[in-house]
Amino acid sequence: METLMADFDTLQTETVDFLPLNGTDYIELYVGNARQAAHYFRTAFGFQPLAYAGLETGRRDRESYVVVQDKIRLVLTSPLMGGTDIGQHIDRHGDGVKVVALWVDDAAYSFEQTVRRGAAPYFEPVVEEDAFGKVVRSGIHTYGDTVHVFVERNAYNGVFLPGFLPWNPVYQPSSTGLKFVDHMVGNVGWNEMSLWVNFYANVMGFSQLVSFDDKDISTDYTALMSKVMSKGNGRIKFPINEPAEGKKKSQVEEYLDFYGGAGIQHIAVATEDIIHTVTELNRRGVEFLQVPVTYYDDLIDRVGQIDEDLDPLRDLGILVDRDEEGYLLQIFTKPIMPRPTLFFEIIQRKGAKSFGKGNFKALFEAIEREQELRGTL
Ligand code: TYF
Ligand code: FE
Repeated sequence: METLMADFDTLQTETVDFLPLNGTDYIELYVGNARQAAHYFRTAFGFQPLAYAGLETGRRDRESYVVVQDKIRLVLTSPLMGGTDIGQHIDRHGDGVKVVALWVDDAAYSFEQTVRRGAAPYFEPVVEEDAFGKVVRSGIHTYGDTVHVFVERNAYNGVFLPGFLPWNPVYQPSSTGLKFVDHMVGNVGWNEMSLWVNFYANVMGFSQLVSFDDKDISTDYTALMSKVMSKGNGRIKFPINEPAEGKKKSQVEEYLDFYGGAGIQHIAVATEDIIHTVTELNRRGVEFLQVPVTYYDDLIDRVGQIDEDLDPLRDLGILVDRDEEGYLLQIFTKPIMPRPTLFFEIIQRKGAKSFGKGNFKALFEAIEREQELRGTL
C-alpha cells in the first residue's frame, strides 16, 4: 500500500519532458572554404580531424569536414557548385552557424512533438544506415535561417554519420583543453525576444534561467536584453539577446545588420583549466578582447578569494565573476570572420551556474572599442 501511494505521488508531481536532450551533438557552420576553416580550427583552436564527406565519398554538391575536441564536434561545410542553399546562406550571412544539432533518443518523436507544438519543419525524420549502424535525423527551424537537427545515434558506432569517412591526415595539432559546449547565444531582432523565449519554452520545453534587461546592461553602455533558456538541469543553455535602444548602437544591432538577421552570436566552450587553454590559444594566434588592467585592481574585492593567481589572469585578460553558488572565469575572442558576427567564449565554471552580470560593463566597453575601430558605433 505504501509503495502504491509513493508511486502515485511521483506520477502526480513528475512532469514528463516531451523533448529530453542528451546534449549538443554537433554544430555545423556554412563557410566559404571548409578546407581552410578545418585547418584554422585545428591550428588555432586545437580541434582534431574526425570525418570527411565530399567528392571522394560521392557527394557532388558540398564538402564537409568534421573536427572534434573532447565532446565538441564542429562540421564545416562549403558548396561545390553555384546556386546552392549553402551558397545563398553564405552570401546572405557570411560564414556562420546553420545547424545546432541536438542528441536525442528518438528523432522521430522529437520532430513530432515539436512540430505539434508549432515548430516549422526543416526536414522530416530520415533514416541513414551504413556498416556501422543506423542514425535517424529530423530538423526544425529556429530564429533566422538557423535550424535544430535532432540526432538519434544510439544504434550507431561509426566515426560521425553515415556517408562520412574517417579523416585522418598527418596534421593533428594537440588539444587546447576545450571540453564541451557550455552555451550558445542567439541574437534576435527588435521585439522578437518574447517570440523566441516562448518558442524555447512551449515548443522545446525549456524554462527561463535568468533574465537581464536593458537596465542591467545599458546605462552608458551597449543596450541589450538577454534571457537564458535552459533544460536538462542546465546542461543545455540557450541565451537569447535582443537589442535595446541606448546611447550607442547596440552590439546586437550591429550583429543583425552584418549577419542579415537573427543568428548565433557566440559559442561558449568549457575548459577545466582556463589559464592553460587561453595561453595555448594565444600562442596559436587566437585574438581576444582586452579589458583595461584596472579591471583587476578591485577584482578580489568584487569576487572574493579565488584559486587562481591574479597575475596570469591579468596577463591573459581573463574575466572573473561570482554568483551565489560559486564563480566563473571567462574570456571572449574577437569575431572569427570578416563580418563582426560570430565569436567564441572560453569559460571555466567553479560552481557558478549563472551568467554573472558583473562582467558586462568591462566586456561591453571592450566590444565598444572594437565597434569604434570598425566605425559602426
Ligand atoms: O556571460 C556570458 O557568458 C555572455 C555575456 O552580447 C554576453 O554570454 C551577453 C551578451 C552579449 C555578449 C556576451
Ligand atoms: Fe556567453
